[in-house]
Amino acid sequence: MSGRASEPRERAGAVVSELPFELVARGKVREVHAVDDDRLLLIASDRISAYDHVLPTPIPDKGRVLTALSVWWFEQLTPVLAEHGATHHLLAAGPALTDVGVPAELAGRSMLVRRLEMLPVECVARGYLSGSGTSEYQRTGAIVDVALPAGLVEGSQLPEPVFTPSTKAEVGEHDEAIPFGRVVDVVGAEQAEALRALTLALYRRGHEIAQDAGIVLADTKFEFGTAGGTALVLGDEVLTPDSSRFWPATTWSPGAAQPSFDKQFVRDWLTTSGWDRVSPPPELPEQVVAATRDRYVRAYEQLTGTRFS
Ligand code: Q0Z
Repeated sequence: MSGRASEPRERAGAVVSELPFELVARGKVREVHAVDDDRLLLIASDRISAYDHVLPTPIPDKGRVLTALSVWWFEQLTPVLAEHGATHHLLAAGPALTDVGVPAELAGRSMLVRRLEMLPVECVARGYLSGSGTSEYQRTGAIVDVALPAGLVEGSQLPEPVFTPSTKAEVGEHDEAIPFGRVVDVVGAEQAEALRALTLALYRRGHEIAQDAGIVLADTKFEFGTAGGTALVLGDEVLTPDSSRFWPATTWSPGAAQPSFDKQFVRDWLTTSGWDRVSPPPELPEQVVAATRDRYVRAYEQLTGTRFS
């Protein structure tokens, strides 16, 4: 038996209980609903994932913080997008969304966006070696077709940021890094070059802004689409801790796994809890929840220089 007995199947795991819009996609911690033919609503939940599991304990305000951070980044990145003849998909967020029928309690963690034809590639930029990038590098000296110099270790800054695209994996699978040539096959040479140039330009600007705020933006994943024409439109969420690796600049020290800006308390606690990483994960203690909420709020406040409220 899966799902709770009192809960209809379709609602098990739902981000929202009642919304007048059709669900079109559901991720581990977010949902997409269709407002009309041209517009979608992206709703972030307070759920958190760790070690490929969604934890049973929500982090209060996580959805609102990540939504506010994404909205802020879309604004910061608009000049970079314009330099490349591109735009972003954000139409509105926050209290304004009650005008289109979004319940007030959801407005703070929702973005109204232009519905795009999404390109079927994940546009990953890496400025530091980490995670799957490190394993690939140790095996081959490269990340797929991007050669890297000898002597790098987990957490090393790369000589230059690199574009390491990946495919969108099936549910439950990890994204798979692909050579640039596969991007060319899928979207054409011109669009592929544009994706690489724009991804790297956005990463560089994001890294610069984060660095000034004492945060290392190690890597990130962007998703792009088009709407009618050929111009690229930046979609999805941008430069949040769920789509990026954020490390505190104060503790950055290549040679071992870097502590995560947001999830380190959760990972540390799960590691010492006796959980086997296979069974359903345990509830988090309240001090781990509070410390993690604080990290999300600090990331927002440190980056934007404004209070979260
Ligand atoms: C993004 C995703 C999420 C699960 C659809 N502007 C857009 N136009 C068309 N499609 C999308 C967007 Cl953002 C779109 N996703 C990714 C997001 C939950 C999957 F919140 N799916």
